[in-house]
Amino acid sequence: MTDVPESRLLAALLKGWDRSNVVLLNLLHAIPEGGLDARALAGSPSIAEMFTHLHHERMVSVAENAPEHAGAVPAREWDPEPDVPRIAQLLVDSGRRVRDAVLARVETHRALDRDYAHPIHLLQFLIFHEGYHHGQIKLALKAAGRSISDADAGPVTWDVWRAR
Ligand code: NI
Repeated sequence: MTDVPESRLLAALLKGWDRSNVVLLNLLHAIPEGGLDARALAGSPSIAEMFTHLHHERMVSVAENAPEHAGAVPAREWDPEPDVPRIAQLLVDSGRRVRDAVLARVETHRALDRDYAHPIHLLQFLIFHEGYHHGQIKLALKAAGRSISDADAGPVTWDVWRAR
C-alpha cells in the first residue's frame, strides 16, 4: 500500500461515480426515437421503466442510509415516464444526492445508517446495479430491432470510463 492521501482516493472514487452518471445519461440520449417502450421479453420492464427504477433505487438508498440528503422517493418505482429530458433531470438529481451523501459520510467518518460496511460501497453497489440494467436496456433495444451499434455506443459509454 502506498501513501496516497485518503482525499485523493476519495476524489478518484467520486470521479468514478461521475463517469458512471455520464455514461448512464449518454445511454439515455442514445435511445432511438420510440425506444423507451422497448422490452427484452413480453413481461420485462420497458426501457423507460428501467431508467426510472434506477432513479428510485438511488432515492430509496439515500433515504434509508443518509436521510439528511434525501429527496422525495417517487411513488412509482417502475414509472413509464415518456419524457427523456424529465428522466435525465431525475437522474442528475439522484446522482448528486448519492454523491453528496457518500462524500459527507466519508468526510465525517460516519457509517451509513442501514446498509454497507463503508459509505463508498453505496457507490459501488449502484454502479453494479446500473451496469446490470445498462445491459438489459441494450438487450431490450436489440429485441425490438433497434440496437445501438458498437460504433455508436463505444464512444459514449466504454470510452468515457477508459478516458485518461
Ligand atoms: Ni434493479
